Amino acid sequence: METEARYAPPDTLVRAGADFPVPDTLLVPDFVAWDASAGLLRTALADFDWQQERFVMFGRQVAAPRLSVCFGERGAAYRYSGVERQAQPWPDAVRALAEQVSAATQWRTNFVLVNLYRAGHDHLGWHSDDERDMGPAPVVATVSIGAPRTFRMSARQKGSPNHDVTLPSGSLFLMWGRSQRDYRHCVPRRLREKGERISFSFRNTANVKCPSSCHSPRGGESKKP
Ligand SMILES: O=C(O)CCC(=O)C(=O)O
Repeated sequence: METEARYAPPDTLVRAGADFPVPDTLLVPDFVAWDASAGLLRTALADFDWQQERFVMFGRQVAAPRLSVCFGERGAAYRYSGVERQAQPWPDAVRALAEQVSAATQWRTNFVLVNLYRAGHDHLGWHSDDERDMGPAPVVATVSIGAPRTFRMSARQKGSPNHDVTLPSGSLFLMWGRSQRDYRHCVPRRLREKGERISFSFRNTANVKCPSSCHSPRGGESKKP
């Protein structure tokens, strides 16, 4: 995690990026080729074991307004909103995407939270990815496929303006450094949007309960879920 505190993306990636006014963020529009995105969307919709999480809010159980699934290194887990999510083994297609992200960002990921927004009514509320499992200055690399959706960021100070960016299919949105400590983000409802969007938020969780038998060279398994 110490290395994440000093992380900065390589120049090659910065040169491929588009401007966005939030510090320590980078949008790379054409990170995944069109045909690869289309194939991944088909595989994800058909094969992933999508779950609808339930949270307790103001004493009531509520269903998350989206579906999700987690993959990663064996034993990796991630705790947020009071729920611990265990990684399922990387499916081949997601492992390949994780390797592409790691190579381009020069950063190691061991976990991905995948969100399925079935249409524009599905959304994600304001939050920061600042859980203890992520360390003090986490790197989060999100690959989007399918329908374009707005990603909104705002500084934590009251009254700060919103900064909106559209994440197109095949894009990579990278956050590091102060972007979680100083900003919050969300994916707002877009009721006119009828298409599905899937986001792959790659992370590096320190919460890895790894039995002694589990070490493979890259720390994972090649198996479809
Ligand atoms: O779907 C997205 O682009 C955002 C995902 C996100 O913020 C998260 O998983 O914490």
